[in-house]
Amino acid sequence: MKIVEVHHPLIQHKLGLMRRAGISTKEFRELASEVASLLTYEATKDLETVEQRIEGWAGPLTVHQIKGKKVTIVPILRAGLGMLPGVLDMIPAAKVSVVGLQRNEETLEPITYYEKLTGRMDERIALIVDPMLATAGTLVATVDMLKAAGCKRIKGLFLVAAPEGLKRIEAAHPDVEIYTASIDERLNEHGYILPGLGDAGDKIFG
Ligand code: U5P
Repeated sequence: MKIVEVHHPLIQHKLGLMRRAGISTKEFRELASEVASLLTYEATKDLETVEQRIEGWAGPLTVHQIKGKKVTIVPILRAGLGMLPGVLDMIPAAKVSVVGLQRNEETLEPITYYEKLTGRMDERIALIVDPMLATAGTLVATVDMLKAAGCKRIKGLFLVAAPEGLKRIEAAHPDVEIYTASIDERLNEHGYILPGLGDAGDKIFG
């Protein structure tokens, strides 16, 4: 399974800022979006391009354009919305497929309460965005949903991932690619990542 922990200095610096206790909602939200942009850059390295002849300022030339139906971004409500602007900054023409899943805080299993996918999912690369990959219950359920809609190429972008969650997604969906700014130490008994970022939804929305 492809798991990429992106060690770029800008990502590491911004994630370090996000880990400080007492960070403001404004600052956390801005940084979540900025790190999402940088993860998008990394996760889209293998998009196929086709050559196109165009008229340039000094005459005809060949340029490269991304081919096909391209990308749908899949933010997971609600925390994933915090990363959406940063991903859209990089891919402004992307379609957005919104899914809502909530973790039952006792069983830690996800409940799906919203699903609005864009058309032709079978022709698109899906970029799932959620700040935290913890137990991976949410991610496994989201990938199940996307595959049921015909999606064949799926990548997940996470600010922080836990080793326990990576193991679970690898067992359930080894074809999914994971991009994260950090693989942290472990989960605590409440399913929070340590050292992590705390409750990402609360940090982004207040
Ligand atoms: N979550 C956090 N902080 C954590 C762990 C989980 O905010 O330290 C939230 C995220 O919002 C994410 C969901 O959407 O829980 C993922 O949980 P899981 O299904 O991977 O356990």
